[in-house]
Amino acid sequence: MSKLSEILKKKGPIRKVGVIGMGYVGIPSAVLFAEHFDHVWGFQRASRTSGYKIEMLNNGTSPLKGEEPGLEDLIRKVRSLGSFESTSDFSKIKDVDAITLAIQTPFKDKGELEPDFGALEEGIRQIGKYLDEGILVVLESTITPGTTQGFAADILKEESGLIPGEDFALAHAPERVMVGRLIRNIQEHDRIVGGINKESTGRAVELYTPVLTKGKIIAMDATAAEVTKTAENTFRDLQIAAMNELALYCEAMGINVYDVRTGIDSLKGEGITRAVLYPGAGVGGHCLTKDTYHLERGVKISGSKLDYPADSESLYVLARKINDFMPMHMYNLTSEGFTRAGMKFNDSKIALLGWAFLNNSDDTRNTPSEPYFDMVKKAGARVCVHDPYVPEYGSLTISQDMEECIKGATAIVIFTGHKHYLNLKASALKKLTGCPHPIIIDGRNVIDPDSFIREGFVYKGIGRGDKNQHDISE
Ligand code: SAJ
Repeated sequence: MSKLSEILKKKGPIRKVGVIGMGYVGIPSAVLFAEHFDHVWGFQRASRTSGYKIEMLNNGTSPLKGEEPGLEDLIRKVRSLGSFESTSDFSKIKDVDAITLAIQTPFKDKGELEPDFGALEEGIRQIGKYLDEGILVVLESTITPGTTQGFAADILKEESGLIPGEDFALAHAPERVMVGRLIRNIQEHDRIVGGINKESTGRAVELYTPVLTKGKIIAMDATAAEVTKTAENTFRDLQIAAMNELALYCEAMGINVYDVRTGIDSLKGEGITRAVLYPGAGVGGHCLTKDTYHLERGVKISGSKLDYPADSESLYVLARKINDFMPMHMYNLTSEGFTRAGMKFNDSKIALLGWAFLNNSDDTRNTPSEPYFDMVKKAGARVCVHDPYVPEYGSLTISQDMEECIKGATAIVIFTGHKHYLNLKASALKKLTGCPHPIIIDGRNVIDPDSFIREGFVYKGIGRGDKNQHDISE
């Protein structure tokens, strides 16, 4: 029996758990653990910006914004059971049997593939300082493949003097939560669990099994778990890029990409899969815009020789470039629209509808609307941004009054598929613009081209090669 197996056997089953970082990943996982284990500490730095969460959690309330079904009831339940407490006293880490950490690692510079590991390193050092024999350490953040068994293991060893995989267990169990369904996602999604050795994997399986309802455990090694998480988002980005490229081809060939999409999607049957997603004005968010670069960096730092077609760039990075090109394509469609309408950017007002990166959401992280906004401003246009879910964005004023935004506009540009934009009326909008031939650019396929063309609009839509060269109705 290995040294770690001996230690774990002597320590007995997991009873006390620690979770570092009371954020949208840490809070639901802490209170779900608290339903199944004797005691859970929710560790949170008593910092000026987020220390307030400690008191809120200990008073049975959730510090997270937005609706999270079941979360607040669960916080109250485990508080009344006495099985959960939030604290800034990190020294309690030495009393736990397992500690999890979910701190994100954004990229400073995609070009150099350099993520910002600062916050993650600080969290890992905190654990290392109080680490004791037999404790299980689990990283839940999305991280570059190789981080758990490399970067994290080295820091923990340096801080504690203990040997990873011999004196303590170390694993990666990536989170797959979406805001608005945090509790359900943790309980129902299958859980990837990967240890740096089989004893570590086994101990991590013991930690996560009790919180799963529909979800199953999928066990593997730590690096495979890191690749799984980064690749599952890389593949989604790739599938979107495949549809964006097809949309550009359809525009060039004068056909409707949505007819083609319906056609491709009709091919069904056992063993036949076609993940046809949707073309659009671009890909934003916190996941798809960075996880490809984590995967690329992982294979780069692995040190092993990669056998790949000579002088060919990564398919995955090319997909990122295609998706990041879509705001430029929206600018090019706008420019073509201006030319057809005999107008110029620099004496025009543009109504930009949608700043959030996701339909019916207030999340603006890496929004594709921003590069487009910068391009049309540079071309001299005045821009009014409307988004019913986003009250502000830094120094940018975001209007909540769509009519006001569209009044006097030469061009109306739809970037987000918010439900507010699904029933735009061509005649009403034409009147608001006061233009004989206003331009409308549809980045999310939310309007009916013919109703706007009939009203005299100059229409351009992503993938709508069948409509983009239409005759202008007088
Ligand atoms: N998008 C398209 N076409 C599509 C789908 C999305 O252009 O067919 C664009 C969206 O407009 C948005 C961006 O891509 O700008 C990202 O959209 P998303 O639906 O992927 O939403 P995210 O970024 O919140 O991705 C999350 C991820 N979840 C986690 O990391 C736990 C991702 O793994 C999920 O697959 C995704 O949600 C989901 O399926 O909802």
